[in-house]
Amino acid sequence: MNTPSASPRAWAAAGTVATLAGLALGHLAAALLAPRAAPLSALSDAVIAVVPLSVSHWFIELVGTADKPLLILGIGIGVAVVGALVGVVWRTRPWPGRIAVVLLGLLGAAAAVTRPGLDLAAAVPSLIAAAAALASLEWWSRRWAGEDAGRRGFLLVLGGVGAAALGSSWWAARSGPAGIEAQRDAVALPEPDLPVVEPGPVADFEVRGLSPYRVPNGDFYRIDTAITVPRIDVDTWSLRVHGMVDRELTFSFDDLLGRELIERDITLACVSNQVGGDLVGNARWLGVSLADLLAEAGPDPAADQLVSRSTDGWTAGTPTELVFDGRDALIAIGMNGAPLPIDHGWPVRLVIPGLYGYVSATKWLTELELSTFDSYNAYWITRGWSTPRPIKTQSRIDTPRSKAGSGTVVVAGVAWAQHRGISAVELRVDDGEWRPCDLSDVATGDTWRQWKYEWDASAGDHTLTVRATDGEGEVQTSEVQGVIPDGATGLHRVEVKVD
Ligand SMILES: Nc1nc2c(c(=O)[nH]1)N[C@H]1C(S)=C(S)[C@@H](COP(=O)(O)O)O[C@H]1N2
Ligand SMILES: [Mo]
Repeated sequence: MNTPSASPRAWAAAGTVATLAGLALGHLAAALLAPRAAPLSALSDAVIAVVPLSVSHWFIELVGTADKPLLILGIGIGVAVVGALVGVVWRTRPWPGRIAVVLLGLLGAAAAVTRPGLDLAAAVPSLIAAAAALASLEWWSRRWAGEDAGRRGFLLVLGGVGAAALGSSWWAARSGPAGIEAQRDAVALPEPDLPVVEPGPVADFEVRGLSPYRVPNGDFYRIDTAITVPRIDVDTWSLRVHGMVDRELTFSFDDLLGRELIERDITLACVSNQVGGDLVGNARWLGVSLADLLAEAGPDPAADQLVSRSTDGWTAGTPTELVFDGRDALIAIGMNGAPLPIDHGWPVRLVIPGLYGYVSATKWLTELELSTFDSYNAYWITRGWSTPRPIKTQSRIDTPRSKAGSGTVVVAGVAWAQHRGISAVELRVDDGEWRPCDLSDVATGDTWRQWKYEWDASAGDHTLTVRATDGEGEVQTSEVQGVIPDGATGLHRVEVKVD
């Protein structure tokens, strides 16, 4: 055993640098091999897969969509702290230190190989990470044997190099196998065979602060469980239809491009959207008919659940009946005139009007399996969310949100009750009467609808409340319910200071 010449603090630093450098190398390896197998990505994915809904929900309430960066950061810090402890232990007793590093590597490897869509090779980045951490600690213990401490400068340089390597490899892992962007850019979407029905002359009031009728791809809300977004090679991608069918079918991307293409405006909404929240958006989707494609496989009438599966193993279960009831359920390849953005499911996703995203809108789609609700629970159902129920009627005040000048103020927002549509929106100022609002033009009940009201605002503090009526004449409930298990209810209210 070496005489411990360097201080525990120097060893702690060496341990931290060794683990971070290991992580950096692991991420570099993953960038070349499989980005989702990067140690931090795989560990974060595994944590997301195992934490109970109550915990993840509490965390998301607390930090919103910063949840994933914070999770990754937290795990990274955790690994660095373990590295520091390993360094301190190693100073006097190398063996427990070595074993701890190996265990850490195995943990990362286990997390990676158990991720759906990854195989045994996914262990490699974590094993490389552990090997690199071991090698650098061995190197330090040799270097420090019998020598004086005080290599702080050297440590700092190495720390810097480690951090830079980690940063760049993380970036590389995110941008993944080269060429995916180029493949996407090279896709020329054909003209639709069944073009969208335009909503009419006033689809968009174009009021400042009001959400546009169609949300641009770059502004569209994004919700998924993917720590590292799947990056799919469209040349090898295929869509498999199987399960309770007469014949299994497989489609390539070109097969889809060659089918009858339908263009539709459809509003997506997330079940975890709070009253007044922004996890909802409307886009123009281009795709093929899900019902027609499934029909070719000859589904068993007893198959009441359509399970759609993403390349990363995420699943949604949709009532088969709704897919075949005549609504515009799409296997989508285009969003607002462009191929699907990578974050929104490139190359192919589902868009089914009238259902929340978690039971219908599978991104990075690779499989459609005819099944039953009795025999299979999809991803979020096993985590406490309800089996499919209709989207709840909701309305939101977009503007004003806090302040206004006295005089005429245009109050405006959006309302949605997909597939049933919106027939009326009313605004209440303070405790006054419900006043009818102007509605924008819509072509179908599958999209949200803008509303506006010209309010003669007097100076002082006011409360604005909005409510909508759906296409079936049902008034939005004022009863307050949280998002779990089937979507929030209650009325959106905004406090406005008028001066
Ligand atoms: N593969 C995959 N698809 C998914 C999800 C996911 O986690 N993984 N999340 C779903 C949820 S909960 C919603 S609300 C929508 C959001 O779609 P968007 O990110 O394009 O807005 O995608 C759905 N499709
Ligand atoms: Mo969602």
